[in-house]
Parts: sequence; C-alpha cells; structure tokens
Amino acid sequence: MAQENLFAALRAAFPANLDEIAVETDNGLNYSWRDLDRASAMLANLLQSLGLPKGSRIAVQVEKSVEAMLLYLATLRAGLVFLPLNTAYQSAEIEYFVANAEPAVVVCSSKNFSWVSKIAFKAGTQHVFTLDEDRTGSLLQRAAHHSDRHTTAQNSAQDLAAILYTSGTTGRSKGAMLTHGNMLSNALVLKDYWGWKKGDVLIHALPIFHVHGLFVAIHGALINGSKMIWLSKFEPKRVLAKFAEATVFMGVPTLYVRLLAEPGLSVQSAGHMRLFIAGSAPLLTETFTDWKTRTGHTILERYGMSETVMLTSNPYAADARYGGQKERRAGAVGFPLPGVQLRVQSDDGKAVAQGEIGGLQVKGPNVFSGYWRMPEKTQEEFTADGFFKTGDVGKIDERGYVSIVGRSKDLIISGGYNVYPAEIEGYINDMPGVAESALVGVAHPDFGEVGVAVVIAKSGAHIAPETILANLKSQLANFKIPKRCFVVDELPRNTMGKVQKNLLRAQYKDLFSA
Ligand code: MCA
Ligand code: AMP
Repeated sequence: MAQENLFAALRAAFPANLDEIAVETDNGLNYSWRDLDRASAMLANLLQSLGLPKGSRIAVQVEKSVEAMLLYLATLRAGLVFLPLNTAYQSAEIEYFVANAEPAVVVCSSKNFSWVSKIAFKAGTQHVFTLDEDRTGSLLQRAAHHSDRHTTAQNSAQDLAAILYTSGTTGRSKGAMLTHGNMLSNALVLKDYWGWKKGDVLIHALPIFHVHGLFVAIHGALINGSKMIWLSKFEPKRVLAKFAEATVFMGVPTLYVRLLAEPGLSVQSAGHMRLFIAGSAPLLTETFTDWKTRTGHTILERYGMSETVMLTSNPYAADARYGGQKERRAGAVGFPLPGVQLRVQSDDGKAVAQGEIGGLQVKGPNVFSGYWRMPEKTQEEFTADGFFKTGDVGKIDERGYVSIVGRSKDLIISGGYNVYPAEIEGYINDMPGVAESALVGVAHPDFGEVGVAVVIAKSGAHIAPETILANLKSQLANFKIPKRCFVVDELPRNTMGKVQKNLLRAQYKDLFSA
C-alpha cells in the first residue's frame, strides 16, 4: 500500500541540510529541522508506547508553543488522530468535546490539569499529560525516555488525521473529520497556487487550534521546507519587526486592521515581504485598499472551512493553468482551487443563473469525510450528488470570481473565531429570570463582527445585563461573551412567530461604529 501519511510527505520536504533552522521563536529559541524530526519522533514513540488502538484521538488544549506543534506532528507520524481545542474553552465546553470524541489521551496545560483531568478520567480517557509553553510538563518528561528514531505509521489517504470541532446552525459543535488525503492534497495545491519558493519564510502569529494556523500556515511552510518565525501570540509591533526577515504572512482580517494601526507600517517596512494572505472572515474593502496604499501590497484573500480546508483563493499571479486572471479583488474570495468544484444552488436545489446569489456547495479531495459519530447530520449537509453545503451564500461573476455575500447558517465570526448564537442563547435562556434571548452579530471596527445579546425577562422578574454577561463569562470561552447585552420588553417576530434577527441587526448596527 502506498504511504499516504501526511507527515511522511511533510518530512520528505525537509531541506537536505537538517541543521538549518526550521523554527525561530520570539523568545530567542531556534529549532533545526533535525530537532523537529527527533523531537516529534520521541513524542510519537511515547504515544505508540501507550498501545492505543488505530484511530485513537489525542485531544490537546495547551498554549501555543513549538512543542505543541511537535505533538501535532507526532500524532500524524504515529497515525493517530489530532484534536485541537481552543485554549479559551472552559469546563462545560471541554466536557462536551471529551464526551463526544472520547480521546484516549488528553494533553492540557498544568494550570488546568485539576479540572481537565477530572473531566477526562470520568469520560474514560486513560492518559492525561501536561505541556506548558515553557517546555515543562509530564508529556516532555515522559518523551525524553523514548528513542528519537521513529518509522512513520503506514496510512492511506482516507485515514482520519484530525477532528476539528465546528458548528452549523445547531449550536452544538460537530467534529469535522479530516483525513491525511484532505490535508495533503490541499497543502500541495496551495504550495503551487501561492507561489511558495525556496527561501520563503513564514511569520506564524495565529493560534494553532484552528485550521488557519494549524494546517494552512504550518503545512504551507513545512511542505515547502520553509523556516517559520514563530510568535506565541499576535502582537502587531512584533509582527511588523519581522517583516524584514520574512516573505509570507497569514492572518484573519482583525490582524490586518491592527497592523494598519501601527505607524511603522509602510512600503519600506513591508518591502521584504512577498505575500499577505487573509481569510477566516470577510476582509473589508477598506482594509484591502488601506493595506495597498500603506504597503504597496495587495492582500490575497482566500476562503476556507474546517470541513474543507481551503476552497477558493484570489490569484497569486497570472497563470494560464488557472484561467490567467492576475487581479486580486476586494470583496471576492477568488476562484475555486484546482480540484475543487464549487457551485451555487437555490434553496430548492436548483442551479442559479450565472451571477445570481445562492448557497455555495463544494466537492473535492479537500472536502471532509463527515462529522464525527453524526452520520445523519453528515448526510443532511451533503447533496445527493456529493456536494457539501457550506452554509455560505454567494455568487460567481462573469469572470468566475466567487464572492461570499452572507451565511444561511446562524453564525457570528468575531476576530476569526466562530460564535454560534444558538449555543449562547441556550446558556442565557437557562438563566433564572430569563424568558428568551437572541444573539445577533453587529459590525465591530476591530473584530469585524461581534455578538450583541437581546434578552426578555420572565414577567415579574428583573435581570440586569451585567448579571447575564457575568454568568456567561463564568461558563464560556471569553471570545464568545456578547460585547453588549440589552434586556427589552419584546423581540420583533414575523408572522410565524420567529424572531426577526435581521431587524435586531438593523437596530444595533451602529453600536460600535468608530
Ligand atoms: C480576544 N477577544 C475576543 C477575540 N479574541 N473577543 C471577540 N472575538 C475574538 N476573536 C477578547 C477576549 O475575550 C478578551 O476579552 C480580550 O479580547 C483580550 O483577549 P486576548 O486573547 O488578549 O485578545 P487578542 O490577543 O486581542 O486576540 C485577538 C486576536 C485573536 C489576535 C484577533 O482573536 C486571534 O488570534 N484570532 C484568530 C482566530 C483564528 O485563528 N481563526 C481561524 C479559524 P476579556 O478581557 O473581556 O475577556 S479557522 C477558519 O475560520 C477557517 C477554516 C479558515 O478559513 O481559516
Ligand atoms: P470555520 O467554521 O471555522 O471552519 O469557518 C469557516 C467559515 O468562515 C466559512 O464557512 C465562512 O463563513 C467563513 N470564512 C472563511 N473564509 C472567509 C472569507 N475569506 N470571507 C468570508 N468568510 C470566510
């Protein structure tokens, strides 16, 4: 059987001279390619020493660190399944993911060990390790006893490699199952499409518990044998300072908005850079044009999903193989990537006329195999002829450019993180004194879009907005907390009695206007 393990392909792309620097961190640590190979081998040997059945999940909720990336690489090379979890998730959220995914191993930061281990052991997890960003914790201590030689597990393209939790309209997260083939095919397409070349250096300033930072950024650099300048957290000044030593930067729109606020951003300071890529949320035309004016660079916007990795991209350069278009257009997410079929359908499943708005549906080697242990839900989200319904609403213009004009799924994307109104409304509605609530997204100058909660109190009850927010903050990840909360007498409803969120969005649309 051909070896189609993703790590095997990444390892094959390492430079011949393994003593070259692969990762340079913002706290002065350098990791050679040999370090990456040896350390991920030791971690893979530790994981394999546990005797886990094929397909076992390794759940990881740790602060960003090179060692956390090495654990991801080790999971791939051991042929196990990586399950990254946002560090902001609190116990109720972790309880859900652990119960749903039933990981064989959980790796958490030592500060959370007491409550995470309780949840994990209760759910049947056999091993809980700690890993901290200062390179301490039981995981590395145990790995130190293992050999730095490891033969990568034999996997087929269809084998599961990662589970990424995401959610559609239901509000309850679903585990998107990504295979070695989904991710390798996408990495190889993007390597070519974005013109990666020898000597490229990536600035990595994104979290590594989502697709953008974990797959698009890391796979992009590794599959090209490119050095990464590794920032533990996004700090605009630090990113700016690294432009002189790097060539590629990837970010969500908020990162670009914050970099634009830096006086030091200029044609000169961005002169060494080759490519700025944006995605995960809509890039405002204003940000696109301001960036061009300030740096001379045209941001390349692309469109992806946890279920599909990258789907479309604006062109890097005019390339006859891809239609020859050169223009990167603000407000468009470019063209379907090679191998990706994208179509626009109306709600009743009919093709819409060219340029008309409808639901975006996709098919391709990058599209996931389904939601973890949710076959019915998976079936609902695929058409009879095998297209995945993205839940995004868009159109394709006469030159083939795809634009996303909205979402049919009730989703707020705040600073690149997804916030599911159904989930937040559920928590608010469970609070004493609350009769009903609605969470709507409104424009925000920094995060792009943020949640605003509109709440109806039970008759005779009195509940203060700050009480609602404090209650949510004690249970949910900080980025999910509505930025404002209003307690009102009634919610606008249509004739069917459904809350008209569009009217609420209109009512609060100027709440954060700069
Ligand atoms: C932080 N805060 C936020 C967010 N981040 N509020 C709303 N939305 C956010 N995204 C709040 C915190 O709750 C906290 O509030 C305060 O801001 C400061 O927290 P801190 O963590 O210091 O914030 P930050 O450093 O300013 O973080 C902003 C950020 C971060 C750097 C933009 O959100 C970020 O790294 N976003 C990238 C997300 C990402 O990687 N998305 C890719 C998803 P308080 O003090 O009140 O608690 S993958 C994807 O979407 C698809 C597949 C694709 O196409 O890529
Ligand atoms: P996730 O649920 O984290 O996989 O995020 C995927 C969603 O992010 C997509 O379904 C889109 O709604 C949104 N998204 C990703 N890239 C873009 C983009 N370039 N423009 C607008 N929305 C985007």
